[in-house]
Amino acid sequence: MLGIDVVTIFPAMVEGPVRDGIVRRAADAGLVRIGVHDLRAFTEDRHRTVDDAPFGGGPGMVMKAEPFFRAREAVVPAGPGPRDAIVLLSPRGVPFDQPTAERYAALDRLVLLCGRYEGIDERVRDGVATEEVSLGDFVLTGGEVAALAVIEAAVRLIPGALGDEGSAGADSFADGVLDCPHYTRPAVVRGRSVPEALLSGDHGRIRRWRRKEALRATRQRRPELLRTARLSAEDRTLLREIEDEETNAGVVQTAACED
Ligand code: J9Q
Repeated sequence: MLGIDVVTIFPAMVEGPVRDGIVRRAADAGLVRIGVHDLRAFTEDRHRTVDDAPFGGGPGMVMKAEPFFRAREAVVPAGPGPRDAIVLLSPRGVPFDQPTAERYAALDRLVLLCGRYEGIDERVRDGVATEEVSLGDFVLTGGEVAALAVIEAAVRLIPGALGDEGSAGADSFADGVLDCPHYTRPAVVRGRSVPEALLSGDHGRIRRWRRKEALRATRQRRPELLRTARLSAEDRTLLREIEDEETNAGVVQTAACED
């Protein structure tokens, strides 16, 4: 069973969200265990100090190393084995992605260390963390919200965690491209109609339309994903059609447009 331990100066920020939704369901079902640890419990001074001024001077405070070392010793006394990861959430990390979530979901132990934006003593990176990940190029005040995202991404991949809601294999990103557009009733909303292909009842045509629109969205918004996506021969045909449509865009069309 995967055990997740979060080390944070704001335990309440993490405890609320993990006591709800899919993460709680997975924990109740015995598929995962989640522990939240207050970094201040691992300080030794009377004031439970977790930060200090930076060596070399300058503004802001730096999170002290020693409480993180002591937290690691409490949570993983023998040190991390090959099926464990001690992850520092930080904007300096490597990008977190779906393959990383899949790797975490298969671990024995995932320890998430929440730093704060101003900085963390480098010796936590060198001596405690086994890896450092970032959710993306934006600024958070601390790693807590990032840790919650990592927890949700990993837990939902544990077999059985999604229950009746379906399998994770059908998700956007499972094959490395964005999801297709979705529609539900009514067929017209404020003058906006559902694409005709989806109303055709022709399952082959619907499947092809969905795949094409998934590829179109990926090409428009995240073209770099198409370099690593698992693309079939049909996918390449659909992408050529999309490129042809773009070439012809702006040209006056007299023929009817096909799916
Ligand atoms: C800890 N900005 O930002 C994006 N992914 C992680 C982060 C982050 C941050 C500040 C502190 C993590």
